[in-house]
Amino acid sequence: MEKRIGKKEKWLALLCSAMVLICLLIGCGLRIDKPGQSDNDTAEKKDSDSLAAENYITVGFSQLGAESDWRSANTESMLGTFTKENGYDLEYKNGQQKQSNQITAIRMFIQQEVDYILLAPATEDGWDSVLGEAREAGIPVILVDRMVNTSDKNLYSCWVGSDFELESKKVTAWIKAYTESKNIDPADLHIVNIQGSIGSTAQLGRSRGLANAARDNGWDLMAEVSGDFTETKAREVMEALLKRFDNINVVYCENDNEAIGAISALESAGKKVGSDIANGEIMVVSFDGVNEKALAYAREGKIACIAECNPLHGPRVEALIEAIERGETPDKFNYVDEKIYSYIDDISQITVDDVTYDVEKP
Ligand code: GYE
Repeated sequence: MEKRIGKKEKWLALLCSAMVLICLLIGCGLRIDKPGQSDNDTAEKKDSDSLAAENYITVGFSQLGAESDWRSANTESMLGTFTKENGYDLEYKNGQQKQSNQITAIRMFIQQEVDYILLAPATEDGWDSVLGEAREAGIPVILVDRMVNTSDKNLYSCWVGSDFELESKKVTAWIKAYTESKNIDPADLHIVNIQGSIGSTAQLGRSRGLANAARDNGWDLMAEVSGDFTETKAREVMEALLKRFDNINVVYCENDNEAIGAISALESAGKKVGSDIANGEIMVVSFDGVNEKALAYAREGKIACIAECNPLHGPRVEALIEAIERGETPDKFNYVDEKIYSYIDDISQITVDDVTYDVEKP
C-alpha cells in the first residue's frame, strides 16, 4: 500500500535539502576565497618545485679550514661557482682544520644523498673508510687542492690542484741562480724552513723540494719547524728559531701568511730583511702570491721570491663535474699552470726539469 507523505515529512525533506545546499555553498565559498589554491594549482606548484630541486646538481663541499688568504680566496671561488644561478645546490662545511670535522661533514653529505662530494682534505692520510662509504653510496668524490693517500685510487674520481714540489723547485732554482750570481758559497746559505701544516700535500711537496735542493747544492738546512700556514704560529716559530741560531740568512716560508709572521719576528728582533745576505740581510722566500701585504712586501724587497699557488679552483671543479655529467671520465690528476714572481731584476728566467720559466713581477 502506497504510503502517503504527510506535512511533517515534507518539511523535514525541505530542511535536509536546504542543509545540503548550504554545505555546498560553504565548500565553494572556501575555494572562491583563496584563488590559485585549488587542488590542481597546489599540485602544479609542488611539481614545479620538485622539478626545480631535481634540476639542481647537489654538491657537498668540505673545506679544510680558513687558515690563510689562499684558503679564503679558494673558498670564495668555490662558493661563487656553485650557486643556484649556475644550477647547483651547495652545502658548504668548514672543517676548522680538523680531519674529524671533515669526516663528519662527508657522512652528512652521504646521508643527504648529494650528487657530488667536493673535498679539500687537511692532511693526506686517514681517508680510506669515509671515502669507501661515499663509494658504497655511489657518490663521486672530487678532490680540490690537496691530495689523499688512500690504498685504492678509485676511492675518488679525480683531483685538481697545484704541483707543490714543482713550486718548490722553482723557488730553490731562483735561490740557486740568485746566490750564484752574487758569488755566495752554497755552504754559506744557512736556511730554516717554516713548514706548512704537517702531513698536508702542500707541506710535503714544498718541504721535499727544499730538502732535495739543499742536499744537491750543499746548502745548510738547519731546521724545519711547522708554522701551520698561519701568521701567528710562524711569528712564534721564527722567534724561537732566532734564539736557537745566530746565523740564519734564508727563511723559507711555506706560504705568504707565514712570511708575514716571520718578517714581523725578524724585524722585532732588529734584523734587516732583504736579499743582500752577503751584507747581513735575511732573505725571505714564500708561496701563494695571494695576500696583498705579501705582494707589497715583495715589491719592497722584503720577500725575495714567491712561487705562485693559484687558489681559483671553483671553475676548474665545475668543468670536471660537467665532464662527468656528459658521461666522460676526466683525467685523474689535473695540475694548474703557475708562475714565479720576484721584483729583483737580476734573475729573469729559471729552468726546472728542462722547462724555462720567466721570472715575473706580480
Ligand atoms: O699554499 C696555503 C694554505 O694547500 C695550497 O694551504 C694550499 C696551501 C696554501 O693554507 O696558504
